Amino acid sequence: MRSTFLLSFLLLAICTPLLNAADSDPRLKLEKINNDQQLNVVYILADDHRYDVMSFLDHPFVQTPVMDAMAEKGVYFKNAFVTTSLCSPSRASILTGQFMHQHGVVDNNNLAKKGTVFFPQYLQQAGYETAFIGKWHMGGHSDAPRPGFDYWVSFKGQGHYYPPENQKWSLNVNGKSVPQKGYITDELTDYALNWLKEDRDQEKPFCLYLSHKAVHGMFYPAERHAGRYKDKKMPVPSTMANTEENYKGKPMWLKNQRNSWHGVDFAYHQETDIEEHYRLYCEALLAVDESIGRVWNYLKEAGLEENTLIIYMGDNGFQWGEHGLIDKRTAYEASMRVPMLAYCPKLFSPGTVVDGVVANIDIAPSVLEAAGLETPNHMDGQSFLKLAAGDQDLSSWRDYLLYEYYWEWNFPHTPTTFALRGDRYKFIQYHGIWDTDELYDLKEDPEEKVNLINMPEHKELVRSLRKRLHEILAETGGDKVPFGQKMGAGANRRSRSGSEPATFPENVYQD
Ligand SMILES: [Ca+2]
Repeated sequence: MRSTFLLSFLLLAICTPLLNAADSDPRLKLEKINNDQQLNVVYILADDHRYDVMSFLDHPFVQTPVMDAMAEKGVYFKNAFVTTSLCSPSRASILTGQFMHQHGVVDNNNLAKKGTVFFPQYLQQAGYETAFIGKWHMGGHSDAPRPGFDYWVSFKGQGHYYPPENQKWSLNVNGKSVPQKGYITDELTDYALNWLKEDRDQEKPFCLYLSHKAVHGMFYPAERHAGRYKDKKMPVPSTMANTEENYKGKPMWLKNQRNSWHGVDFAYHQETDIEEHYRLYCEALLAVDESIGRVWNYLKEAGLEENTLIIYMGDNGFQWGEHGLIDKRTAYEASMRVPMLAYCPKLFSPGTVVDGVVANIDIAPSVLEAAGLETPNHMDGQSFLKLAAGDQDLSSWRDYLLYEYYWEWNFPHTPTTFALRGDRYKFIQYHGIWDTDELYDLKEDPEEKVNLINMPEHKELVRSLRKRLHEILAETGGDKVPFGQKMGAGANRRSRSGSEPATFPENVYQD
């Protein structure tokens, strides 16, 4: 007990001067682009919530009335993506406005590069009061307060849905260890509401960053939602079956992953009932929807609704059977697409649908614009506020978004992946494996069934996209692949009763 106290004290002593030094850093002072605009910001992040599990998108059973209301009264970004479909890299991209290769959080273990600035640091400098409440999951196993936040509630790593039995103090509240009392989604929301109502400086504009643990696996719904979907059937994607048609023209690694930790034949190396997991995932999402509702209701009651920008999104997608896979990391749609909604009566018309390709790297620039601040040059994203307000034409928006994922030794079945995602085409290039690249026409083939990479009529498109991909990587310093020390064999097992290994793609054979 005493050593825990001493450690907390020392950590606080070490961290406090660092935070103060960062706060007075002249780099944190941004030019004002709008002297009158200092909107409050509520940014709510879910974990692993895929793009289509919302009832307004005609999901077969899940009910998300608050998300539906956000889309109805605010903005639905129908083409929202992450630049890396993995928890920590994506979270770092949200907080920095940078690609993974810029901020350096290249997996779920690496820390951000020294000197990395999180957008709330700029907000503090501009007079905002800021709070981080929830899952941080970047860097080691520390839950200590990070720069940029006046108020802090977090936990180590993935945290726990329910209070852990073997750990008395599992939350870090402003540097102090406290017990988790209830279901995590509700408890984080309680902390958020307390901060909004009582703990913050009511005179200052504010930024609340509410970062949920849900709906990350293993999935545990709130007790009031448990069993609600027990009789429901998971929508099975047409690409899930192990058929010749589904693997025609596909990379070898894809078929091989089918029988792996992240494949439907050997999911998480267990006898896993994917459909049961899916039902729990949907049930766990219900508390997230309620959480947004509680915060939104408070803003209404407090008369803050008009002057607050609310953004909801997921940190990465999730494959539920697409191409025989589960989980994330790949550049396929179910993995890299995320739900994204925004509400701000002052900025947006009700029922706005944004077609442009927006991403996690655009959050920081957008929030800064809401605070009347310019986007710093080192950010890779751009503010989508004008796009969503109807004041910017798509012709001046990005045509292709860069996607990147670096191979991890602990999950060796997904290769290093680079991709460009445009409004119609997606080009995927793999690095370090003997395999085929991919090209999809998403307008004709939204499920990514037909790989066009070797079609003669697309030769010129492939050439130009490959060139473009390397230009973007070179311009932003992403043309080198980092790698960390291998600490073990990783999840490299296959089930003997699972699917057979793939053969080489047809186009590499010579008669
Ligand atoms: Ca995640």
